[in-house]
This record gives sequence, C-alpha cells and structure tokens, in this order.
Amino acid sequence: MKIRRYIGKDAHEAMLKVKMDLGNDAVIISTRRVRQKGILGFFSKPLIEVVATLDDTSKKAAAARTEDTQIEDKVKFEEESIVKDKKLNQLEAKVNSIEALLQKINNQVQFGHKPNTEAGQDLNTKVYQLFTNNLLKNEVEPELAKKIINKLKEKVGGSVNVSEVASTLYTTIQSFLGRPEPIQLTGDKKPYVIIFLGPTGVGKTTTLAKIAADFALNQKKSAGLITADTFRIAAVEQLKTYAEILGMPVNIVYSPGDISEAINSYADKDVILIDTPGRSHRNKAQFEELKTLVSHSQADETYLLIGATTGIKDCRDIINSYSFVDNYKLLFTKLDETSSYGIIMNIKDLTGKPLSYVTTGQSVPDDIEIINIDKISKILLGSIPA
Ligand SMILES: Nc1nc2c(ncn2[C@@H]2O[C@H](COP(=O)(O)OP(=O)(O)OP(=O)(O)O)[C@@H](O)[C@H]2O)c(=O)[nH]1
Ligand SMILES: [Mg+2]
Repeated sequence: MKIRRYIGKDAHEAMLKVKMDLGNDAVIISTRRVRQKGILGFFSKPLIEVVATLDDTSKKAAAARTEDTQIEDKVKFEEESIVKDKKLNQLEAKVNSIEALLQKINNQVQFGHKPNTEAGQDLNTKVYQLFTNNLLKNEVEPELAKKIINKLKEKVGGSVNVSEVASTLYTTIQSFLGRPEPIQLTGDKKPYVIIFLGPTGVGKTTTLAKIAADFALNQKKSAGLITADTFRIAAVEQLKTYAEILGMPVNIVYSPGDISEAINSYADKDVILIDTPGRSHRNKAQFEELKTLVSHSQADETYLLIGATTGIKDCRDIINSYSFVDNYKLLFTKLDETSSYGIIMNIKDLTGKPLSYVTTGQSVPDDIEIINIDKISKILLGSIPA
C-alpha cells in the first residue's frame, strides 16, 4: 500500500501533486495545515498537507478514526515537527560549515601531530593525496582528478596550510563546473521551444512534466506539449496524463517532418516542451530519425539528460551519439540513486557544456532543482572517509 504525503501552498496545488503522482484514483486520507520546516517556518504562511493513498481500505480506516485520535495525532505531529525543525537546523549548520570540514581534514592529515618544517614536505604530499582520494572516491575519473589536483598545486604552490588548500580546491571545482544555466524565457521569443533528449528510461517524460508543472504553477506561463514518442503507446498516454492534470494541450507527432506544424499550432503559447523517444546509444539507425526531429524543431534550448548512475563507458557513448546536437545543456537525473557525484565532473570535462538541473526522485513536480554547484563542490571536496 502506497501512502504518501504532499505539501502545497494551497489545497489546489497539494491536490495537483497528489494527482500527478498517484493519478485520479488517489484516495485522500487526511488534509491539514502545516508549517514549513526550519525556523523561518514559524513566521511563514501555513501550507496544506494532503495524505493520500491508492488503497481505499485506508480511506475507511481514516474515516473510522475518532476526533480524539486526530487531536492526539495533531499534537504529536506538532511535537515531531519541532524536533524535526531543530534537527534540520543542526544539520544545515553542520553541512554549511566548511570550517568543520576543514577541521576534520586537518585532524586526518596531522594524525594528532603538529606539523614541523621537516615534516612539511611529507604533510604536503598527504594533503594532496587526501584530496585526490576524495575525488576518486566520488568516481571522478583518475585522469581528471590528476588534472584538477595539478591545477590546485599550481595555485597554492608548496603551501601546507590545509585550510588554504581546501578552499582553493573548492573554488577550483566550482569554477570548473561553472554557473548553472536553467531555462530562461527571454520574452523576445514566443513561443520558446525546448527539447529533451536522452537515452531510454533516463527520465525525459517525467522531467518534462516537472518542468511543465513549474511553468504552470509557479511561473504562470502557458505551455504546449509535443511528444514524438509514438513508438510506444504507453509513452503517449504517460504524457497525456500529466498534460490533462496540468490543463495543457499535447500534440502528437508521428513523423519527424511534422514537428514544425505541431510547433506552429502553439503560436499563442509562452513555451513549447518537446518529449522525444528514448534512443539506445547502441542503435545507430534510430538516431537518423531523431536527428531529423531535432533539426526540424529549431529549438531554442536543448537538454541532454544523463542518469547519475550511468557508467563512464556508457557516458562516453551517449555523448558521442548526441554530438550531432550543436548546443545543449546537461541535466542529470536520478541523483537520488547515487552517492558519487564524480559523474558530474566527468561529463562536464567530456563535453564542456553548461549544467542546468538535477532530478532527485520520481515525484512530479517536486523532485527537480537547479543544480547546486556549491553543494556539489563541497561533496567532492570533503567526503572524508571516517
Ligand atoms: N529515482 C528516480 N527515478 C526517476 C527520476 N526521474 C525519473 N525516474 C523514473 O525513471 C523511470 C523512467 O522515467 P521516464 O520519464 O518514463 O523516462 P523516459 O526517458 O521518458 O523513458 P523513455 O521514454 O522510455 O525513453 C520512471 O519510473 C520514473 O519515475 C529520478 O530523478 N529519480
Ligand atoms: Mg518517455
């Protein structure tokens, strides 16, 4: 039985999330007002929480609950929220504190001894070794790790000041990854056409739905969806379901040459999102059709989706297969399924393309965010072995 909790800024948004995730058969177990997590939550407008399931036995169970139990639950929930808020603040402070991280690194490198001049050289080697190991542990390709550490050495010279080395590495990784470039509707170009490409099952349709929902819910923009994935009936249905919930039209393109017509039919929209069929990078023939589709779409932005758990060899093949696209941005999906973020550096190194979003779960529309370069740089710098 799937019981899930959805939060929205009002009942409409919360219900929309329920429908997007569980479909129209969702059964609502409870709704209530809640506060946002974190200290700021106490001063902000309450949000609406909807608990829903697909199993209707839970609906009966919910109806049978007495009012007393509900009040008890509410008190318990408030208490738990306070404890959770406290824990969350502590966690945030911990994560954000690069000082704590540096202390940890210092302790590891010095093994409890203060460095002296004779030991300086030795310590220096250990510092670089430690950072190299951290990159390798995150599955940064050895060649790339070496390149980054060499860059670091150039910048800090023979310094044995661990804090200085760590903060220089942090900025080196940050500038290597570059600034994120999410979708930016320019305003001069309407409709703004965006196409999503990537291997089979990477999350193109789900990600498109998350982005479409953001346009509808947060940016109040009108969007039209196009799917060229007629290969599988289920794929068309999947997009239609999302579109129906969001109140957006879907246009199905049966032949790549028809894409211009589909785009023209959305002349009144702010944005057009195009879903493409999954193509295995091993099947070269399938790519010919995709090439025609991409060139006819004349998209303003192209996103290449790569699953965060993809091995390096497949990553190389995927990038080669999509090299026919001139300009694209990188979007990493399924970041929730890995703890090694090296792939982001590896792909950046292979392509030099800008980073955009990451997706972090199956939930539409919540599990997507603009890639957080600071957070990723910290992880690559400091996942220190215990
Ligand atoms: N864990 C996790 N799963 C995801 C994420 N994004 C998508 N998925 C799941 O991945 C599966 C495939 O997603 P789709 O959106 O259908 O992928 P697609 O690229 O459109 O697939 P094809 O059209 O068949 O090529 C679904 O079960 C999604 O729920 C994510 O960020 N994390
Ligand atoms: Mg799809």
